[in-house]
Amino acid sequence: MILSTRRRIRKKNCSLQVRRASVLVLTLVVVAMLTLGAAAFFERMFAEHQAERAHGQQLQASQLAESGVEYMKVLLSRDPAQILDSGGLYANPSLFQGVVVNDDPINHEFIIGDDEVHARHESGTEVFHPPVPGEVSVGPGRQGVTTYLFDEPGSVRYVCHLPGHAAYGMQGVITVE
Ligand SMILES: [Cu+2]
Repeated sequence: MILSTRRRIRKKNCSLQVRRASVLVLTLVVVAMLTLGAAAFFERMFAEHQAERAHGQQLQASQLAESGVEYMKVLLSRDPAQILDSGGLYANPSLFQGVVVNDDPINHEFIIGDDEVHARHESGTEVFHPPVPGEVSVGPGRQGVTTYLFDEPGSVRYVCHLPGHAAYGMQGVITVE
């Protein structure tokens, strides 16, 4: 009787150990799977981030090229006399080319032009500016280039028309003498 009880206890201990071991193995498998899952997720996020960055750069490059083409269209549509009057096509100091550097973590834009241009943008709903001379959107940590031709002496306003930005002080005046 005593012998059989001992055997039973030994058997019980043995099955408890087996159960503990299988729980441990199961835990290890779950941990390994979670780690692999997390690694795959981060790898995918990283690849997506890089693709997004490359796409942004490509977009910026194509907009820059289109902006240049648009600008030349505007310039070449003028009378030859007007072009000469405004300084000609080569080495023209009255031609303004601005590189807008945005070292802020948010979007900004640089719009230069007359009152009509600013009125249109103040009430406008354009989130992103197409390649138009004098209008450029610049994403966080990015650079944008825009060109503008100063026709005559005077002052020209430049403004960031994103909500609240102008009121915060993102505007100024360029004086051409
Ligand atoms: Cu702004």
